[in-house]
Amino acid sequence: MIDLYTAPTGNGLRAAVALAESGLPYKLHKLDLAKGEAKAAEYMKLNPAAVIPTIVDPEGPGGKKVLSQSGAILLYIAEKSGKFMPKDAAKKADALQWFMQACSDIAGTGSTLFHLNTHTPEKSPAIIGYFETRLVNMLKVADQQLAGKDFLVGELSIADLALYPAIAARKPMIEKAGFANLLKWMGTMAARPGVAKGMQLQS
Ligand SMILES: N[C@@H](CCC(=O)N[C@@H](CS)C(=O)NCC(=O)O)C(=O)O
Repeated sequence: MIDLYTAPTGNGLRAAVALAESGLPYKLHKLDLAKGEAKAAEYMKLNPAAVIPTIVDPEGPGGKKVLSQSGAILLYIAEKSGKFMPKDAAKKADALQWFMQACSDIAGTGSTLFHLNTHTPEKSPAIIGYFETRLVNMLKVADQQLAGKDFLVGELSIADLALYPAIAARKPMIEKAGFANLLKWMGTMAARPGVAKGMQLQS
């Protein structure tokens, strides 16, 4: 049974959604970031960076495995479950490309924007505008990639599981930009029982 320590942020939801979709048995431990629970000494023994998510797999390779970084957790879950990684080498390379874009560029830009809009006292329209344009441009290429496809590389992969939680809260921005393929894909993802179960962390 894998223990998942997480919270309802894009990165935290990514691990929860992937575990729920995988069918692997897991136990959820929801941390309250506002109360500083990620900075508690006991949790920092698992994750010295004091961030979520973290998994602890008592039956990992070579014994107990403690792992952080939502992207690394997704790759671990994909390997352990034998799911979400295309068998075809070209599709696998593409899935890794979209997976990296979601975990690095999109998650990083999205969380920077969230911070600028909600926590930063001085609001700079130029800085906020820069990150908004950057995010919209990344969403545009994802929208183009999804034309005529149900999933980013044609089958459910780590790319979709990495992207969906990062942009689920960005529906107004996506609607305003008119990214119809992305909106359709978001509906497909939201309707999956595993995705819905993982996203329940928000409630
Ligand atoms: N790149 C890391 C980012 C981890 C991260 O920054 N997590 C944030 C929430 S999204 C966190 O735990 N912040 C600590 C806090 O707010 O106390 C990942 O994908 O796991």
